[in-house]
Amino acid sequence: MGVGSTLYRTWLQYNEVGENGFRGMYRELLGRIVVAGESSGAFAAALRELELGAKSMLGINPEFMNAAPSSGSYLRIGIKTGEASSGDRAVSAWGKEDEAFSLKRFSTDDSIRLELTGGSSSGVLYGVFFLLRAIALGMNPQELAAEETPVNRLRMINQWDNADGSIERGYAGNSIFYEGGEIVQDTSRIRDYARMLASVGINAISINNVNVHEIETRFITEEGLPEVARVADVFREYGIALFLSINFAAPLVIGGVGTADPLDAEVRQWWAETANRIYRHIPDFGGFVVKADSEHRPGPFAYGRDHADGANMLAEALEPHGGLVIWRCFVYNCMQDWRDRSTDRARAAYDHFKPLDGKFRDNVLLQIKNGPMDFQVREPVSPLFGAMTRTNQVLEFQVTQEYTGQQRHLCYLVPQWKQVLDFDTHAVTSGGEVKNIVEGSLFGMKISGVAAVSNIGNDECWTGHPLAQANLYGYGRLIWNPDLSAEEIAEEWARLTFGNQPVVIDKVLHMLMASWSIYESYTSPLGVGWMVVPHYHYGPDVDGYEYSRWGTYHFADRDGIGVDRTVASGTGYTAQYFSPNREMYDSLENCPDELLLFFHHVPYSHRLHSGSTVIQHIYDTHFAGAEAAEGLGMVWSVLKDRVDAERFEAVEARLAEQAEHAKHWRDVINTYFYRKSGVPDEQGRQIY
Ligand code: GCV
Repeated sequence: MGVGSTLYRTWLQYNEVGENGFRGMYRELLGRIVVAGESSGAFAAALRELELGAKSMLGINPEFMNAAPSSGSYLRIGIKTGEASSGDRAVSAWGKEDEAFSLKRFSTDDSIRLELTGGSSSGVLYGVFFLLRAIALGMNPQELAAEETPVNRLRMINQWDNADGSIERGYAGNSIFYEGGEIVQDTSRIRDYARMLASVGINAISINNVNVHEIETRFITEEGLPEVARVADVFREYGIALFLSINFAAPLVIGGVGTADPLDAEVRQWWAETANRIYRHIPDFGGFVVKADSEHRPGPFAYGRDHADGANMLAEALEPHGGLVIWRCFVYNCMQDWRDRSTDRARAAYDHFKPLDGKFRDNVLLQIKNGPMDFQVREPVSPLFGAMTRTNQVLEFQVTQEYTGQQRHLCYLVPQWKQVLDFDTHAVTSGGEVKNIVEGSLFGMKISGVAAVSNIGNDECWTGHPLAQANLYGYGRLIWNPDLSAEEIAEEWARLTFGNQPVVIDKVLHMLMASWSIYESYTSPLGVGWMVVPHYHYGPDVDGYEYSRWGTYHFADRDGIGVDRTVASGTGYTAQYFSPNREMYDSLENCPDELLLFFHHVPYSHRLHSGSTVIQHIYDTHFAGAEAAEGLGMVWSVLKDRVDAERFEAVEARLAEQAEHAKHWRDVINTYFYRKSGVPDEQGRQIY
C-alpha cells in the first residue's frame, strides 16, 4: 500500500508537503487522532490510510487515542451516533446518509480541532480521503470544512475481465484479478485497486466480464464461491460491495436442469438455492449483473419470455438476501442485414424496454448505456432516460477507451459524461436532466446510480496511458457529485498526480480539456460514428462496418452521408425523445452540427451552422485535428524537467504515437471522402 513507482501510485502520491502547504499546522492536527468508538471494516482502512498519509506527506506517526486531550490540536474521528454502521447491504441499506461525512473545525488562537464524522464506517473512509486530498492540494487547515453526501447511491465499476487473464476491451495489460483460469492468489494488487476506488467514492464492483464464459459461469458453485469470497473480503475492507456477472443459462449449463426458462419452477428453485449458497459465502454480496439476449448471450427470449420475466426471476431469488439484479439494456439485433433500411439499432433499447416500464421488481435495476449505440466518441443521449418512470435505472459509461483511442490516444472523457448528465430529457417540465433521473428521487426509484466499464489492467500505471488515470479518477468524483465541473476534476487530479507546480497544472489541464474535441476532430465526423477497424475498434476503416450485420452504417455515397432517423423519411428514432428534443433532432435546421449525421442524411454541400459545408468541415477538422494532436506532444515537452522521467517518457511515447496515428486518420478519412464526393478541398491541401 502506498508503495511503488510514481506511475503506480496514481493520484495517491502522498508527496511530502512543504511549509507553504501548511506542513506545521497539519503536523499538529494529525499528530493526535482521537478515535471514537469501534473501528472495524472501512473505519479500520480509514485509520490505516490516515497513518500512511500523515507519515508520507507530513513525516509523522500519529498517536491514536480514545479520549480527547484537554488542550492542543487534534483530529477526532467517529461515526454519527444512532446511525447504521458497516455491513448490511439490503436494498434499503444502499443509503446515502450512511456514506455521508462532515468535517467540522473548532479553532482557537493556538490550536485547531477537527471533527470528522461519518454516517457509517464508509462515510468515515470517504471523509479521510477528503482530508488527505485537502492536505495534498495545499488547502489551508483554517478553512477546512465539509458536509458531503454522495449524490448517487450506486457508484459502480464493471470489470470486463475474463478468468484466463484477458480483459475484453482492456488496454492496460492483463487482469489483476485472474490468471490462467483462476482468481489470483496474491490479492495485494486488488487491495490497492480497492483503495484507489474508495478514494473516489466507488461503492460497488462487478468483477467479471458481462460476457460470461465457461469458467466464470462456475463462480456461483460451491467450488467457485470460496475463491470469489476472498475477493469480496478485500473490497469489503473499503466499503465496496462485490457483484458477479452471471450466465442466464447457468441452470442448464451447470445446474443439471433441462432448461433456463425463467417461468419454470425448477429453474426458479435452482436460482433460489444458488442465492442461498452465495450468501452463505458472501453475506453482503451485492447481486448480479446480467447481459441477456444481447450479442448471442442467452436470455429469456429463447423461451418466449421477456426481459421482465428474466430479471424478476433472478430478483426473486436474491430478494430475501437484499441482493440486486442489474439487467443491461444493451439489446439489439446484431444479425441485421445491411440492405434492410427499416431496422435501426439506435431504436432497439427503447423499443425493447419502454413497454416493460413498471413490470420489474423493486430490486431490479436496468443498466442503460449513455447513448443508443455503443460508447462512440459522440452520440446523442439514450432516449430511455426519462421514458421509464417506474423502473430503477443505472446509467452506464465506458471508462475504458474502446472507441476513443484505446488509451494510446489522450481522451479525457469527463466533459463527455458531463454533457450526458446535464442533458435535459424534458421528461418533466423542469429538472428532467439525466443526472436527476439517475439520482433516483425524480421518479421515486428504490435504488439507482451510475456504473462504468473500468480502464485498468496490470500495467505499471494501471491504465496504459498515464494520463488515462484521470478518467478513472474523474468518473468516481463526477458521480459522487455531478455538479463538479470537468475542469475542477481535471485540476484536482493533476495536482494530486503531479504536484502543485503551476506550470505543470496549467499544461496538463489544457491537454486534458482539449483532448476529447481533438480526438473527435480527426476521427469520425458530425456524430456519424463507427468508421473504425471492425472488432478491434482502433484506427480508421470507413467502410469497415458498412456492409456488416452490426447495424452500424453511415450510408456515404457520391452525393452525401448520414443516417436518416427522422419521422417523415427515416427510421423514426427521433420520436423516442420528448419534445422539444424530438423536434430539434428531427429538423435539419435545428439539429446541432455535432450530431447532424447521426440524425440526417445530407448532401456534402449541406451548410452547417458553423458556415462550412459538410465536406469542407470534414477536411478542415481532420487537418486541424491532426495538427492539434501533434500540438499535445509539444505542450507536454515543456514539462520535461518538471515531471519525473518515468512518467514523462511514458506520456511522451503515447503522445508521439497519437500524433502519428492522427495523421493516418486524417489521410484515410479525407481521401475516402474526396474520392467519394470528388469535391476538392477549398484550401488545396494534400489529399491522396
Ligand atoms: C462486453 C460492445 C463491445 C463488446 C461488449 C459489448 C457490451 O459491443 O464491443 O466487447 O461486450 O459492447 O457492452 O456488452
